[in-house]
Amino acid sequence: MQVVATAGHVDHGKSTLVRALTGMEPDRLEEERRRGLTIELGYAWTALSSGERVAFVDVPGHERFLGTMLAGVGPVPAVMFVVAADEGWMPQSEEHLVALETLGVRLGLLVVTRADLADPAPAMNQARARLAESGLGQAEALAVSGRTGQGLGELREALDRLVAALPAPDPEAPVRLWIDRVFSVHGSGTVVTGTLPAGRIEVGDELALDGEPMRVRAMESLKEPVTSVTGAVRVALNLRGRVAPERGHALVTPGGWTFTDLVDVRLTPARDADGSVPQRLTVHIGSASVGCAVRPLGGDVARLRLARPLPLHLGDVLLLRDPGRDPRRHDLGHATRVLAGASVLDMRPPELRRRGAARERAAALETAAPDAASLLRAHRLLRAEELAAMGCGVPLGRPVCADWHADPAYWSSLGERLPEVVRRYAAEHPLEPGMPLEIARHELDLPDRRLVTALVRPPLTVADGRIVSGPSDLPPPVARAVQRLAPELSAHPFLAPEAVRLAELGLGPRELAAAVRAGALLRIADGIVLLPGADVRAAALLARLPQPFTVSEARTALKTSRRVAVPLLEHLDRKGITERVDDAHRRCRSLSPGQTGYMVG
Ligand SMILES: Nc1nc2c(ncn2[C@@H]2O[C@H](COP(=O)(O)OP(=O)(O)OP(=O)(O)O)[C@@H](O)[C@H]2O)c(=O)[nH]1
Ligand SMILES: [Mg+2]
Repeated sequence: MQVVATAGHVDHGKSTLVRALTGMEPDRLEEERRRGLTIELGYAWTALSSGERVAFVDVPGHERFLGTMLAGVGPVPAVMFVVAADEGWMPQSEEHLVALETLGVRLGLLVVTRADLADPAPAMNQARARLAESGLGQAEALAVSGRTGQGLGELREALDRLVAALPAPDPEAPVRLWIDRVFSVHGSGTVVTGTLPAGRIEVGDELALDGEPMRVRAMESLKEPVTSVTGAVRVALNLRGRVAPERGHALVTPGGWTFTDLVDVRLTPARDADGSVPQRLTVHIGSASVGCAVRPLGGDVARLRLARPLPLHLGDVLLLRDPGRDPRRHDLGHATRVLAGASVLDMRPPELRRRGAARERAAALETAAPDAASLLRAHRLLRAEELAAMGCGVPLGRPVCADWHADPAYWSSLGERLPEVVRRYAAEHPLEPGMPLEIARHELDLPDRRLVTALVRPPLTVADGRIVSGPSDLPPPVARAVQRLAPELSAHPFLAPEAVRLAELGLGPRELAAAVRAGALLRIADGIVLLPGADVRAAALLARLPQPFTVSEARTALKTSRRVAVPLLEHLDRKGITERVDDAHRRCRSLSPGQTGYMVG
């Protein structure tokens, strides 16, 4: 099914045309029939020769009902633009066109009605010229008579071409059903109707209405019971829930939209608008019309505070209208009250407290596109679910950790700051084994400790909830190898890794030299490395031995092999910690004979 709205000046034959196409009565109210005037939205449908069904939302043309017209057109992707042959282009032709253009409706038909009353050519030429300047410039144009039926066959064919050209809406899109009618059905409770532009609704689904859960008890589409619908479709839902539905509110997929009353937007002034944007306006989106205060931030960027929160996505277009302006006081040709379109750039904008903050914000948003990259630039970090609720369900790239997405530039600047922060902490707390993750989280002003962990790169590592500062200036593979070796050497401080183990870790002569240079390892002899400070610990252990001692006694005390003990003792000799007494014995220097308990300062 596809949904098409009507548009056009009062009395130009919209409802008559819908009636002629569908055999159904779009004007249901007694008052409408008595006055020959559409007041409320009307609904009717028909099957085209392709078999595709098309539902019409018939809108009022009278200037007083522009709000209702916008509610009808709001969620609909295409329009049947009606101009009467005998009257031609009129003020609400203009106003409706400006509204459609502002809302971004680009698909439709131009239908010149009442062709039995006058030659349709002049009206058609005039209307085509106006449409050519708008987004509807490609619309096919036809002349018909709703009274005689002339041209209706061609119109049905043109409608078939139109609906075939409409993009197929995404059935997996989050649901946002703007309610356009509410009524009670005796015995089954509250029923609402609306145009579902995309997504799927099934009986039993739980949707949210202003944050309150609402269960779909039953559904009808085109007056027939259904269990599942996908947009675009006209649908009536029988609901159970605690809130009373109203027109202008929306049923949404829970978590699929951001409810907000504060948005930063880019304004696109409507054609023919005089450029002034009053501070108090009415915002239209879907079937909603909501009061709003405008704060220009600079350039074409403004902040809107809405009278009530609306479920929005990035890139949604709000139509701004001046409700107070009386069109009769203007030259009728330019009497549009549609002032601008406002496309949503950010639905969680930062507070603007400092002087100059507004201008900075405008500058930041000047080049912003309604996409995830721009959002992340503004917010730096967002959870996947927040992005989804803002309408960026498929964000760029992978999360930086868990479900967090980060602005790439911000993330790399954090990565650069972290080592500095850790260094400073180490300097201020020399006795602590490292910087607690939680303190680093606080320092970097991050919302989640896991983000800190994700930022830690060699030579930094995380151990026991702290960021441990490893040796600096090491190539990452070497740093990683040293980090793997360190626990083995901590457990057995004098059991230098065998050549096989070093090879396994990728520590060849060059890597070992780099690690030694960086102070990550202590070289005892070629291919024999220990952790820095191992020699001092060895000296302390050897000092406890009866002096002098043999290599064998030293080896036992140090729990190591001759392979390490011999070069280690030679290393200690060189450092002046031990000295030879004779061929078989050494002793610790600077110890008086018999003294033990060599203390290392
Ligand atoms: N002769 C003739 N009269 C028509 C034709 N279409 C509509 N009319 C008449 O024009 C008047 C207005 O028609 P509607 O269909 O109510 O016009 P509308 O555009 O729906 O008006 P609103 O909904 O109030 O904006 C009615 O008296 C119709 O009978 C047509 O093709 N030929
Ligand atoms: Mg009508």
